[in-house]
Amino acid sequence: MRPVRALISVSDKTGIVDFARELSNLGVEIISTGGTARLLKEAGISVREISDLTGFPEIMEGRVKTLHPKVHGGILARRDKEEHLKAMERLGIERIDMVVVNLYPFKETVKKGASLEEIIENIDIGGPTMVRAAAKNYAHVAIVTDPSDYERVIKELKETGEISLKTRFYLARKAFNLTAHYDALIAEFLYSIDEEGNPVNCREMRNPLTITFEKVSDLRYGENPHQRGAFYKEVFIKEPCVARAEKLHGEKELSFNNIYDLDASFGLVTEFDPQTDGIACAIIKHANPCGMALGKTPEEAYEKALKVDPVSAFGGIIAFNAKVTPEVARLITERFYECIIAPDYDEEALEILRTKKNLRVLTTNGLDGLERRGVDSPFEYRRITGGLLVQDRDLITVDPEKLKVVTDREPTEREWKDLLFAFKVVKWVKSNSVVYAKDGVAVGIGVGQTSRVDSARCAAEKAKMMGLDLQGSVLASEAFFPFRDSVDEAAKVGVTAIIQPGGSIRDGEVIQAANEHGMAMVFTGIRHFRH
Ligand code: 93A
Repeated sequence: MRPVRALISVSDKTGIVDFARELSNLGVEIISTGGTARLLKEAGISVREISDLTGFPEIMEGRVKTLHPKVHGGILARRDKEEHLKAMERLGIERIDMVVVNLYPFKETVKKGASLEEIIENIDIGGPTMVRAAAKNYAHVAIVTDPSDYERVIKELKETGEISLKTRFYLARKAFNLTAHYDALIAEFLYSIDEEGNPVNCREMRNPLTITFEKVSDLRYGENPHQRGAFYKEVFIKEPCVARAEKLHGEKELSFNNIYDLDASFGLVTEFDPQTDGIACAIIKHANPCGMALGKTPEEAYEKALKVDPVSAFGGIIAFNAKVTPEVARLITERFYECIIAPDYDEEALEILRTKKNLRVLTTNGLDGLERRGVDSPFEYRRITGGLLVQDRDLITVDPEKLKVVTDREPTEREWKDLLFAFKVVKWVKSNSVVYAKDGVAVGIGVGQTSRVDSARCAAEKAKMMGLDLQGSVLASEAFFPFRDSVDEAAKVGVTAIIQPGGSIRDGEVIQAANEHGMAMVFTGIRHFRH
């Protein structure tokens, strides 16, 4: 196809002047809309106004400028159909062989926090209509939507005088991809607000038909070197999280596994409010905590977390729910870690961390907005072969009023504190999971065993190996105990109180075991499976 006439209408005007000039020099007539026409004329390019082609003015502040049969007839006409060609001739429709369009910046307008009115105004109607028409008729028309394709098109035109079918198909596919993404974003945004433009809570949000992500980057590889990997993020997410975090230091790119582990680590520490619960430090390996503690300072929390399992901590990921101090930064540089993530860093702490070339330092720029969790990002996705599982994120927290003490003995004040701490931690450990806790430290973390009692045993074994004393500790289990065996195991190592969801048919037996051992046991009614 050798283009005679091109219609150019772009919001993103990157590279458009040079592209139009080249087209014009190759003898292609340029038709253009308001702002685009003005820019091209100023650059000395010969341009015909759209109103000249349609014989109709641009009206309603540009809302209707290209929505006209002379435009759409010129784009959609089949050049191989007698009837189509006759209609063009009869009605004075001129052929349009190339459409160069990119759309009103809807996403950017939402992101800059514009008013609902301005956002609605930035829903492009005429643009996508032309894009879809030209893409449908790719057999005869070229649709250019991406400035990065200008060079390719000009090169081909110069070399062959034509735009090949292969290129037109490539462009058409891209064009439909663009309009699909564009409309999905509009729908998703409208699902996130009410009729007055106020954000809706995820609990009231009805599932939109499509969910959109945008690519952040390709990754070196996926979970393993033979798998490809890429990082996509939710478009309208606002909460502090890994997808929005900023890298302050570290030359090496973040890997697929780094990003996954960073997410698990930051999720865990933000279970704790630094003001009321204390400063939390988590050390993560393969998405599971191998160290987790609360402290009055980051250094206290870090040192306690490290003691849980200094062997596993090697090459791990560290997260804090508070500003990183020079003191803790110094301790961290004594060992090898892959990444650190926190809401903020002291300047001097950053200087210290920067001495470690390969340590990636990330900031989420605050914890503000965590109360909006679930409003901005209601879903969690799990890929399965051939499909996707979608669920609400596990954001539920224990309501202290609803906790039920089921044993003869009530937990002491100290036990209560550790029980609630442990139940928050166990939520972030892969099932079957148990966590032993003592004085705000997860002294034993039982990870991902296929039976609960194995988790209880493994964690106790490991604590012993690390020289930690479980005497007087508490135990949390992310799901109910099917048998009394785990309770008996816990008693052996000196556990005095247990927290768990309850709900097993053998609850009676389990409670009896706790009573026999003089333990206190609390039911939460909430299960936290994590696969
Ligand atoms: O307001 S619209 O939905 N109505 C139209 O008829 C129309 N035609 C082109 N938006 C329309 N456009 C869009 O205008 C294009 O998609 C492009 O993004 C923008 C270019 O406007 P200007 O040339 O005035 O800068």
